[in-house]
Amino acid sequence: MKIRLNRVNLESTTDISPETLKSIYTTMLRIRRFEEKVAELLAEPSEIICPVHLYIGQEAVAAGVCANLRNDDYVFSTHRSHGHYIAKGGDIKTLMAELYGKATGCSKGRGGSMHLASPDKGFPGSSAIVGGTVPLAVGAALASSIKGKDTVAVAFFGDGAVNEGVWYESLNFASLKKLPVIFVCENNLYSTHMPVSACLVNTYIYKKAEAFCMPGVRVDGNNVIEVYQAAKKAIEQARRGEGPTLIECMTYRWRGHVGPNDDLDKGLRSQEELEYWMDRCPVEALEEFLLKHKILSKAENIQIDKELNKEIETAVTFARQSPYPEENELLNNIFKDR
Ligand SMILES: Cc1ncc(C[n+]2csc(CCOP(=O)(O)OP(=O)(O)O)c2C)c(N)n1
Ligand SMILES: [Mg+2]
Repeated sequence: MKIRLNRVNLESTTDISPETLKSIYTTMLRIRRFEEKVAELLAEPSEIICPVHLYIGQEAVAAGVCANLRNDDYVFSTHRSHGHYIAKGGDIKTLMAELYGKATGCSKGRGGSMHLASPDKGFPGSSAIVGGTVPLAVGAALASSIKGKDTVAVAFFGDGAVNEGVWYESLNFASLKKLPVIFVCENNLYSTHMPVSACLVNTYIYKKAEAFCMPGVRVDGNNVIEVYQAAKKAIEQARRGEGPTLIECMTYRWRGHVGPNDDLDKGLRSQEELEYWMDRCPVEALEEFLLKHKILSKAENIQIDKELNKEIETAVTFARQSPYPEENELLNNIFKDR
């Protein structure tokens, strides 16, 4: 058996209830199993053909943050959006159908992997425009504030979004108006194939919060308890009208920028680096913690996995059997009145 030296240590004492921890674990495993299946299907010639950015390795961020949200809170996401959609309660069947470009997909087969939506679950949409959904989250928070509601909005974005001008405008405006928005940066060390250090003069992204007079924290993004606790604090503050927070989650994507492969052949990241982060698997870390503390039994664990695999197989069958949008519907859902 391989000796793992870099494991994530979840041994900090936690007041998170056993039910919540189990639910977070199930969400993380649902994301992992869903994406493993998608990676498998991407390797087939006539299954999923739209570009897919896999989230494997980053599951603790989506699950840890969204476990603190209500159905009526908003989540805005990016091109790497399956994890956020699933963690916010989005339906797996319509997600899979969307990846197949089918009419039953969550965006009617028009969006593909990078343009998911589940408005009923507080997931208005994801977008491929890097940084593009950050101001949308601020807008949702502004609406919430004007209407006197206590809903919050979360903007998930990558380290690459921090190079967009709109990111700075968004943080400034949100802090100026004390809006209920949480900025969650998933710093996975790369933007396509460019390391963070090649494009940011200061790679401590959370420190940029200080310039906007808002709290900024950096957490181990593979330690779901740390992510959960930082998000809980930020969300509670935002709900109380105390304004936004920037949370930087240090994490890593196991697969390449796009597609199912690992991109090691591109010579931009090393096998050692990938292995270091695979040792720090966020799903295994939580699984071990739950088993060790008898929050989860081995039998329950096997059962959860079995049910998830069944759910995902059902989604694949649903997607395969669903029709494509009709040709004469091509211009529907584009203009307001059609
Ligand atoms: C405005 C804009 N510029 C460039 C691109 C091309 N592009 C797509 S994904 C990506 C990298 C994004 O990196 P990051 O924000 O760190 O997210 P990650 O892929 O690491 O999750 C780029 C540059 C784009 N989609 N939109
Ligand atoms: Mg990145």
